[in-house]
Amino acid sequence: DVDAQVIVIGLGGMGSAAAYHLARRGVSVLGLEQFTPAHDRGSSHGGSRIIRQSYFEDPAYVPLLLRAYELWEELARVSGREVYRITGGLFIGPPECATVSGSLHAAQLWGLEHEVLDAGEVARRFPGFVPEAGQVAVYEPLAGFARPEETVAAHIDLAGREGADLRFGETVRSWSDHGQYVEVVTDSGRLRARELVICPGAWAPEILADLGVSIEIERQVMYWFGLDTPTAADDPSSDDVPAMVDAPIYIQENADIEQIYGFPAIDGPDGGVKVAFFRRGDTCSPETIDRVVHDDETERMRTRVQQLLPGVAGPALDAATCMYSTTPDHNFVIARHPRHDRVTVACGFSGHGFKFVPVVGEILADLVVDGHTDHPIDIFDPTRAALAAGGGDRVA
Ligand code: PYC
Repeated sequence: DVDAQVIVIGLGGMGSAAAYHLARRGVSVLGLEQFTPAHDRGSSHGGSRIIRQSYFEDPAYVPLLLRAYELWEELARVSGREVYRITGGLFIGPPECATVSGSLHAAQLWGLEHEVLDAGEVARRFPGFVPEAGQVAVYEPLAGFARPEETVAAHIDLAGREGADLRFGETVRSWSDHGQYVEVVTDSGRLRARELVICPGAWAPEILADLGVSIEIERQVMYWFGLDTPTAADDPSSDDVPAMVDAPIYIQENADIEQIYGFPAIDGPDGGVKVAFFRRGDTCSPETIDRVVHDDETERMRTRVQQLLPGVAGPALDAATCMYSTTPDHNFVIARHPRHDRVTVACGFSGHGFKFVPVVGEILADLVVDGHTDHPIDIFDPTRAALAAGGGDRVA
């Protein structure tokens, strides 16, 4: 006898989407999450994540992004929540850098709407942005951002409405494959199901130790800075909207191949703007991560962002840490578990996964219900050579 057809371990971005996509197909789902709904202990918090289609990492991701965009629209409509917003996006740097040349390549290959702008045109069209002379930008009008907490909450609500039993504050201690069923031991007891979906985020090295993929957990910091721009509160007679309120998202690479990324003031001028480094975080684990953000880190970020956005000169408003789960080639892992027929895994999102959340939910439901998916997921195979060799070419 089983407790549900499918147990989903982890109800962060990917697991909550899987629970919803399974439940809407009529599958009985039991979801387990060690923290609260839409918590801030893992990798799906911080108010915003970039969405974009001209994918510099690898154009092989574009068909998944096209489907993800359809599902973002559907999720917003069905949930009634602002789970994403289109703002346009600038991918800025020296013309030959991966951020620029890779975005242009993907946009051209897939016929995605885009423009190439020089530094002067960027500054003219997007007040606040002052790229170095010689830098260029690919502008993608359909880029924007997703709201991670709203997204997780939307999938949790909708999965519940479809009959999923989602349990919070229940920690998984172990799971095992018994041939005809799987068993999960939690701090509250033993549960059985026909199938298991594991979406462990930064807990992958512990819970998926026998997957044979080396996943490094990285500490990342998100920073919020105030705008050095008069607001309506400073001058009630002014109708001016500060530049960074109606601005695009951006990723900017410098000559040292260091990427930063950021967002407009998505909650109005008083909320400031969020910026962060992309990758290069310290290795950690969920137990050892330093969740304190130190003043020298904040000042380094401020100096770096002001090279592009000199107006981001207000006070440091907030900062928070989160974790990347990084594979050796920076491609995800999404597959039926190579050693356990009844287990499906999604992990190793390497800091660029959130924009795929709805389509990953759909893929996981395909793999569980149909045993395969029509989505192109060969690059996410956990037995791929790049992972077995413990290295391989990184996507970016
Ligand atoms: O996923 O687009 C992304 C991204 C850019 C920088 C960090 N994540």
